[in-house]
Order: sequence, then C-alpha cells, then structure tokens
Amino acid sequence: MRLFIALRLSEEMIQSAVSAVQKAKEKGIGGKPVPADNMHVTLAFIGETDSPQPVISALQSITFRPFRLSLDTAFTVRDMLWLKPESTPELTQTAESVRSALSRAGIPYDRKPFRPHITLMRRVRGTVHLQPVPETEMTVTKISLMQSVSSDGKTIYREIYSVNAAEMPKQHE
Ligand code: 2AM
Repeated sequence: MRLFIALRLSEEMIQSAVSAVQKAKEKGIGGKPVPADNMHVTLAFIGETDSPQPVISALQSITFRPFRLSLDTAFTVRDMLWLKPESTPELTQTAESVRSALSRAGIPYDRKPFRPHITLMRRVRGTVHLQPVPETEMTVTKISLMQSVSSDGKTIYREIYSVNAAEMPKQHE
C-alpha cells in the first residue's frame, strides 16, 4: 500500500483552495485541478509499504498541541499550482516530530526538505502568483495517515488512522 502522513483541511479551507483554482483559471492557467477531497498538506511521504502497523505505532509516539493553520499565497511551481500555508514554527515542528518518529522506527520516507503546500493543480501550463488568497484559517487537531488508492485512472486518498492533538491544560482562575 502507498502511504503518506498529512494534515486534512477544513471545509472552509477547501472552499478557499477551490476559489484559488478558479482565480488561476480566470488568469488563463490551464491544467488538471486536484479534486477538492484530495487537497491536504503532506508532512511525510512514505510510499509503498507492506503494512501500516509500524507507521501507526510511530504516530502513537507523537504528542502535539492544536495549532493554527492559515493560507498565504498560491503560485505555480514547475508544472503544479501550489497553495502555501503560512509557515509557522508549530507547522514545521509538527512535520519534524512526524519525520523523527518515522526515523526512530526505521521507516523509510522521502527525505526532501519539508516545503509545506497544498497541490491545487497538476500539469499546469502558464505561471501565476495569487496574492492574497482568501483569508482563511483552521485549527489543526489531528495528523492523518493516508492511503493513496488508484483505480480507473483516478486517485483517492483514504484516511486509515489519525492521531489527535493533546488537550490544552485547563486554565485555573
Ligand atoms: P504533491 O502534492 O506535491 O505531489 C500523495 O502523493 C502526497 O504525497 C502528495 O501531496 C504529494 O505531493 C506527496 N509527496 C511527497 N513526496 C512524494 C513523492 N516522492 N512521490 C509522490 N508523492 C509525494
């Protein structure tokens, strides 16, 4: 099975992403839009593996607090249109925690440096830089283990496991 670890997006975030695709099209950008249900931020790409169990165990060793994710700009990179979330220490730290947990467990993953993005379109023709994209933010409360399943030329991503953020300590008055 083909696996990756990702942050899934809120409905509102997906709507903003879809409207960025629309804006890019209005600016003459051609290409293949990513279906709204497939939009996500990849934290680590694992690829083909026999069983998800070692990855699930690695994810269970992670602790993280809920954090804010907001959108920044959308732009073309090679033949893709990317939507960039605002780069925050919490986002970088979360990707690092996931990657360290995989390394500790001896699970191979793509070691390319973390460049947070949501792919909006593939096989893009033309270049564009959209700024600002609609101001949208969400609170990340879980990290998802996703399986990529391809059939009939279509790819769908299924969440097969998720780990929730630790609760914030209660404020005492
Ligand atoms: P992309 O959107 O930039 O293509 C599922 O394929 C997810 O894993 C996608 O978000 C994809 O990023 C990401 N990914 C990261 N490294 C990858 C790799 N080496 N091969 C395929 N997908 C990769």
